[in-house]
Amino acid sequence: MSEPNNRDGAAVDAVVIGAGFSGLYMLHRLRDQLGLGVRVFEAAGGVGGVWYYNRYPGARCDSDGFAYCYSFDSQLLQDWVWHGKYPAQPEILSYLEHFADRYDLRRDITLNTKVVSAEYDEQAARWTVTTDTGETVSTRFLITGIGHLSIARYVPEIPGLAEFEGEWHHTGSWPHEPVDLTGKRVGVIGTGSSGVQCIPVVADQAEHLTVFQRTPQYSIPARHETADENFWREIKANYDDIWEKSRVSATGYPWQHNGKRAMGVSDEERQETYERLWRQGGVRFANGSFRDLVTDEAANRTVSDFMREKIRETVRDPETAGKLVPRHPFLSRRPIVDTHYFETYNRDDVTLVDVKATPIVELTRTGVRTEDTEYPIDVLILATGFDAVTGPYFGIDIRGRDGVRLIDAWKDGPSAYIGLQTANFPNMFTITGPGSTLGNLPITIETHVEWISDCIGHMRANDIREIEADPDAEKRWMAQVTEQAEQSMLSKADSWINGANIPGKRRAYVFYFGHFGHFRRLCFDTAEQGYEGFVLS
Ligand code: N01
Repeated sequence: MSEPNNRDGAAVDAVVIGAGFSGLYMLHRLRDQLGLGVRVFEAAGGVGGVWYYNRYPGARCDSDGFAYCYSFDSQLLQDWVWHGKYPAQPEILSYLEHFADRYDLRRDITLNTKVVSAEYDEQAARWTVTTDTGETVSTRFLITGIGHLSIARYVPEIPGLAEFEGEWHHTGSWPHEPVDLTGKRVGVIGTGSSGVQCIPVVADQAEHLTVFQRTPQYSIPARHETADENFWREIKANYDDIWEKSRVSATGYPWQHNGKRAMGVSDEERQETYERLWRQGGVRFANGSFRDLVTDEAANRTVSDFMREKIRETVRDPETAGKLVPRHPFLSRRPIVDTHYFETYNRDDVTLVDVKATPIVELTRTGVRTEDTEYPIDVLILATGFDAVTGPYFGIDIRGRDGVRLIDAWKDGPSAYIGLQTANFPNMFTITGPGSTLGNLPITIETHVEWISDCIGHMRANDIREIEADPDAEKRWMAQVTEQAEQSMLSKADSWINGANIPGKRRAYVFYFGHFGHFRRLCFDTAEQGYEGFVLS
């Protein structure tokens, strides 16, 4: 028997936190396929998750749009028309809004409501969920669809920020009203994916743009022009094949590396391979060439050098180009895809400041002061990233068996068995939680959502009261996650992926950087083998 969908704060079968890609599909599966009573709580004023908040100028997807979507609804794949290779934020948001309407999801989503705590009652085998609007809901299953970044924006402690008299905005919580940058002196701090996306667009609008860069980045040109009418016809005609390939691929996209080692081919073949993929543009450059770029230092050096040379070729002023050339290996941070990023530094109205050489000292009332110069700024954009993974989770007071707090259970680093469950938190599922893959996210989300709804269906059919991760399986899995990352380029740079972007945060690897197809198979194999790695009671 399922609980009715009760609006008076009584009992439901499942509470889902978040109404982004994860929460929307989770609601559809649990309510429309299993017939459960479900409540979704969303802190934002609309559905869309990360695509609701990240509306800074230039925000767009940097996975290929045709594969950055749900795969399960073949009619939706035919109906929906993407306008471009890497859709802009408003288009992805309207896709998710359309999805919510298509499946009539909104009636079970409570917006503008943040879950503040969730506590497990062992006697009753139920969670009590409390929101910031004072509502209390009892639920059997607690499912987090809060993503890795969501609302945990990171604002560095720069002296003087409170006294700064200009406007300032973080890219991750950009205002809904247009921010007029015309005729303004704008500063951008940060050159990760968000900074690299917004810098060219801001440069077009501002009177003058000053970019404060701490670490230079590699970036791959998007080449939007390569997605023409023929391209889209082919995509629509071949979607079955696209998903079949994506589900067994290394990173969740419908292509593979070429099976060769970079040092196993001639210099000419290697160069030709990089040039060809560079002309096609996009993330395929990173994961569609040689198989060992992320694991072998010599192989990686060839691609890193290729990209460094591209920066020097693009940026006309050699001194500026020198500041923009990264020293860390390509793929030791999440790859970035851009639209005319490096070309922007050829403009006379754009200044690049290397804040490693001359650190920011403070914000004055009217600008940014580094160790040697004060830059007058009217609008400051903080593209400074997120307190990833733990930020969204620790923003909720989650208490499992014996009142153990998630914040304590994860004190040595966040952990979950195959990204799905943590020991001592029974009947709590974490969609793309720690230990999950970080390739093409919608397909990883689908894998987890389908696993969770199958699991809940199995529990109902077999009268199983509780499920949680086996602590040994969880420990072994996170050790494998760490080992995999340590043997790869990912150990060679600091970033949000290993927690090193937040001062004082414990460094930990929280994503599985093995093969996506193997990970997906493992998830479904554990289920087929009676939920091996989980404890059922
Ligand atoms: O954040 P980041 P992001 N002084 O952490 C700098 C996803 N995403 O928002 O490199 C000066 O990557 C920091 O410098 P450094 C995607 O997964 C997806 O850009 O640490 N600078 C860095 O340059 C991405 O990886 C899309 O030395 C400071 C920047 O701020 C993730 O979000 C689009 C500083 C932060 O870069 C995060 O990207 C956009 C300080 N005190 C984002 N503190 C898609 O298209 C920080 N920095 C899907």
